[in-house]
Parts: sequence; C-alpha cells; structure tokens
Amino acid sequence: MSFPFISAEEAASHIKNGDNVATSGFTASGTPKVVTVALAEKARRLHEQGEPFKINLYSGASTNDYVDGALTRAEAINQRMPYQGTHVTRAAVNEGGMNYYDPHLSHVSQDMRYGFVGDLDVAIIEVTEMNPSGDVILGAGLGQSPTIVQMAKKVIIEYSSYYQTSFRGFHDNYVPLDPPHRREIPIYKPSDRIGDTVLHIDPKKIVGVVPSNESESIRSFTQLNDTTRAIGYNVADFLASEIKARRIPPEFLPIQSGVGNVANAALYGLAEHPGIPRFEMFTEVVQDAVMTLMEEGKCSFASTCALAFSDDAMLKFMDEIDFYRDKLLMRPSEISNHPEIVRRLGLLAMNTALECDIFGFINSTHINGTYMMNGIGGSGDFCRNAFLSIFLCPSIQKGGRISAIVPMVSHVDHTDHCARVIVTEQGVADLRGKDPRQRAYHIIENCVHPDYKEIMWDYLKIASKAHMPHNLRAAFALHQTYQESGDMRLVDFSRFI
Ligand code: 0RQ
Repeated sequence: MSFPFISAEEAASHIKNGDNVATSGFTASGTPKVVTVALAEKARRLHEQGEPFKINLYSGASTNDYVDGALTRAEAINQRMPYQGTHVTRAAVNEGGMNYYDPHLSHVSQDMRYGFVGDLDVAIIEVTEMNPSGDVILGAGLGQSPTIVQMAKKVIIEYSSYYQTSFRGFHDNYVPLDPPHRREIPIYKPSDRIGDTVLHIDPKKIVGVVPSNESESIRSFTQLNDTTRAIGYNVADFLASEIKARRIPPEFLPIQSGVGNVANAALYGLAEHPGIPRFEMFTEVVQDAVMTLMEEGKCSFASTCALAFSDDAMLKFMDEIDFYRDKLLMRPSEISNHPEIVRRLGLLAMNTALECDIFGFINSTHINGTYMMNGIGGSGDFCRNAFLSIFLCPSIQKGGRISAIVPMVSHVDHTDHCARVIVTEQGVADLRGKDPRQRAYHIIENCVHPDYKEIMWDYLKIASKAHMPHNLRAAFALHQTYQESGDMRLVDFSRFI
C-alpha cells in the first residue's frame, strides 16, 4: 500500500470541530510543524464565518509555535494536556481561554489508553522515514507516539526531510500492558532496549502524508552567569561529597536533569567537578550540554524521551551522528519517566523549582499560587521515586524583589516527604532525616539570599511552636507584600504579632 501525498490544508480538512487530536514529539522535538499551522488557518477562517472550531489537544509535553502557538492564537484549543510552555498558551490558560489538565507526564499515555480523556480521533505524527507497510522511523522526540497511533481512528503523517541523516536505531518504541496484565518494565540499566526501533502504524488509518522541511526551532541557551554557575558547582560538590561519604556508590548513579538554563548549568557543573565520575543519564530530555558532556567523555550514555537540541546543536549532531549512535536512546514518555524504573535505577533527580519553602515544600508550577507557568512536567515522576530528589533554583528572582524561598509555598507540587535536597547559588540544604524545625534552620542558613535571612528568622519568631511552625496569618505575607509594593523585602511582620 502506498500512501497519498496531500497538502497540509487537505490534512487539516480531516480534523473536525470537537475532535480529540494528539501529536507526536516531546518538547518541541518531533512535533508536527505544518499540519497544525494549516489547522490554525482553518480555525481562523471558520471563526470569521461565525462557525465554531476548537479541538482538544494532547501532546507528549510542551510543543512549539507551530503547534501551541499557532493553535492558541487561532483560538482553536478547547482542552489542553499536558505540560505547555509557549507565552501565548500560558496566557490563554491563565485568562480562561482554554481548559488545561496537567497530569504527570508518565501518566499521559495511560490516561489516554484508560479512556480518561475520551476516544482519540486523530494523531498527527512527524516521521523521518516510512515504508508502504506503515512502518515509520520517528524524529527527534518520541513522546506518546506508540500509544496514540494505536488509539487514533485516523493518522496524519508529516514526513520531514529536514533531517539529512537517518534516526534509525535511536528509538525504543514500547507500550506496556494495562492492569491487571502489566508486567515489570524490563529496564535494568539506562541502555537496555526493550522495544522496537520501528513504529508500526496500521496502514488503513493513514489518511495521507504531508511533506515538511522545518527544524525544531529551539533557541540556544543563554550563557552561564554567576548564579547558574554557582548552582551547578554547589550541586556537583554536594554529590561528590556524597560519593566520598559512601552514600552514593563509587560507580555513581544515573542522572535525571530537568529543562532550562539552571538544569543546563547543573550538568556543566557535574562535568567540571573532579569528584564526579563518568556518568549515565536516565532522563526525559537531553539538551545541548549533554552533547558536550559526551564529547568530553563525561557522560557515556543517555536514555531520554527527546533530543531537545537547539537548531545549531542539532546540525552538529547530524554531522556527527555516528558518534552518538551507541550513546543515545529515545523512549516513550511513559517509559522515560516510569516510576518503577526511576526507583529501580536509583536516579539522582535534579529539577528546577519556582519557589521552595523553609520546610521543603516545592512549587514548580504556579506563580503566586494562581498563575500557571508551564506545568508539572516530569518533575513529580522523578522527584517522588528517585534515590535523591534535588531541587535547584536561584535564591532570588526579579532583581531581588522576590525571594524564591518563602515561609510557605503558594502552591504545592512536591511535598516535604519527597524533596530531599535544595540547592541555590548560596549553598545546599540536605533535608534527609530532619524534622521541620531542623529543615527550616538548614534551608535558611544555607540557601536563602542574605537580603532575606533575617526576614525568615523573624517569621519563625512569630510562628507557632508546634511540629510544623507556622503563623497562618503571616504565611503569605511576603507574597502579599510583593503584590502590594513590588518588593518582598518590605514585608512587615509586626502586624501579625
Ligand atoms: O521570568 O520569564 O519573565 O524572565 O519565571 O524562571 O529562572 O528563567 O527558570 O526557565 O529554568 O524555568 C520551574 C518554570 C523554571 C521550569 C521552571 C520567573 C522568572 C522568569 C522563568 P521571566 P527561570 P527556568 C523536566 C522537569 C516544572 C516542570 C519540571 C519548569 C521565569 O523548570 O517548568 O521541572 N519546571 N519538569 O523570573 C515569580 C517566583 C519565580 C518567578 C521564577 N518565585 N516568583 N516569578 N520566576 N521563579 C522538564 C519536563 O518535564 C518537560
């Protein structure tokens, strides 16, 4: 069977108002790039004619401007799941322009298979190779493609010719059985392969193939600055001291690392520290830093869900692809983030927090407890199950007008039961084995910015003397002060005494 080449507009004509639509990829990598843009155009046209058109959009994780950006601007999304990260989508989520459901990334595929979000009408899948039997090679991100091609009634293929070299061999497509038939996921080390290189799609479902030649459009990272460099050094130095103390075995443990500039800096910190041995990664995203680490021989292998390389780094990766063939493996998000494997492998999990409190609760998602930033992503999958869960953040934001460490977080994503270590550019607070008062002491002493130390001690003076010392009237006084006067340093606890 050979499949017809169709235009992006014709592909979009197969998607109807109210459809549940899922996309390939994870972060920007491996997502569709032309059909969703045509779909946004269709939505805009229909809206101008006074007709409704909105879809429910289910991706692997955040996408890019071709998907979230274009469809949000066209007001074409009714319900969105999971993690998102474009400015326009964030604004729409917060202004009530779309419903946003934010599960842990390891749950997304099974939520879909379990039927929690309804039937799947259409899957749009970027591929880099395919044959007439419906066997495809995916691109730079795997996401939830194996599940959505099984579930979708119709599949639209975007055939990318951007990649001048073959991705064959970089994927490990696998779908676990659902309960009560599920068995163990047989990954015992990051490089274990359990699935297929090729993903099979039922040819009868494929409505057409749309040519595409777009890059992932990921920008390069900003250079390290003093703050991110210090966070990177602090986390590396802490892990090196754990090896010395024999709490981490001498051969080390696999690393999971989040996304963004701080996560990138942490990886460079590990690479530069003489006390950190060569390591493997079991993570959901690899960014540019991992290529450098592999070149330097510091990272020997990375299991991931996506190659989230900036466009420049991706060109270099393609030029040198043979070097990476035995060093990188992409898995579905359900597997890259699977709690069973995270616990079995004993990961060292490093994720970034928006804010932490002095007792070790973590807010990863909501600014001032209400404004959604991106979503929980994989941070909960890893944090709850890792050998060591480390949260990183700069101690201050917005030129010091915000302290990232507060008396009580304004939203809880990860509890004090899960977060084991907090690292800022100021230092490291090791929370293991400590009660709330001890945790507060270590976090204030080691992680809080000097401008805010006295403020935190003052808070504890007016807090209850119970197991978890709090003053419920004053717990959000820093947040309120910021909203009223634009600077948390102006907080005045005297009115709560
Ligand atoms: O604002 O954009 O106006 O400059 O938030 O903050 O410091 O640049 O941090 O880009 O590394 O992202 C938690 C969002 C950090 C990310 C988060 C403001 C700050 C800035 C961004 P501007 P930074 P990063 C793997 C794991 C959740 C999911 C996760 C994230 C902007 O890491 O989404 O961990 N994590 N997944 O000024 C007010 C505060 C603030 C604040 C920061 N306390 N109050 N504003 N900002 N802290 C990845 C996946 O799962 C795919």
